[in-house]
Amino acid sequence: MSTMTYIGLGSNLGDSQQILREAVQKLGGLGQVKVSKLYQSPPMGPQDQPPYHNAVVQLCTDLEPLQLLDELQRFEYEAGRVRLRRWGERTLDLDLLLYAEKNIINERLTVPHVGILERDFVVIPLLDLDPELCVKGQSLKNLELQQHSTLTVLADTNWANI
Ligand code: A4P
Ligand code: MG
Repeated sequence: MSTMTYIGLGSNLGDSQQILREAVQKLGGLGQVKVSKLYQSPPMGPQDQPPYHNAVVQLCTDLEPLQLLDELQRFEYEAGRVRLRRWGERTLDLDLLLYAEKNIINERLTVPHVGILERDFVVIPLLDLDPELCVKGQSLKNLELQQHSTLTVLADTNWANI
């Protein structure tokens, strides 16, 4: 039985659009995927880093949460990710945002992902994929941050050519 999951994608080093496109292709190897629009977003955290490319992928997969995290971390590693500083620049960041309606807390994984409701670069692409989505009992479309979003649309949902 496959599970509906959502993965947050971010990149602000290298050829970000190409890196995210390759990430979507790899995610497609784990199950059926659908992509949000592609956005540019000013950096959250240290301000002396480039803006981010952000998107969200909806993935239906048979993998268990920790197996999925292993795959996401492998894809980050393959994209040449080095961990420099917290909230700092990276070639590829893949966050497991939601795993069906499950709540998971262990030393490797917190789901729903922390800060999910406060980050416009997560909420707005999630709404592209499901305008009715609820997280922690909260309907995303009613969140205030939508009204003062800092995102720019870089491409419609065809950017990943899947
Ligand atoms: N981990 C726990 N839960 C999860 C989860 N749900 N998904 C653990 C993925 N990983 C999860 O992650 C550190 C550890 O979190 C992992 O080993 C995993 O076991 P990391 O990606 O190495 O650390 P990090 O990214 O430096 O820290 P953190 O707190 O995860 O940062 P975020 O939240 O990923 O933020 N600005 C814009 N505009 N757009 C962005 O995408 N991203 C970040 C990173 C900063 N600023 C940004 C953006
Ligand atoms: Mg992360």
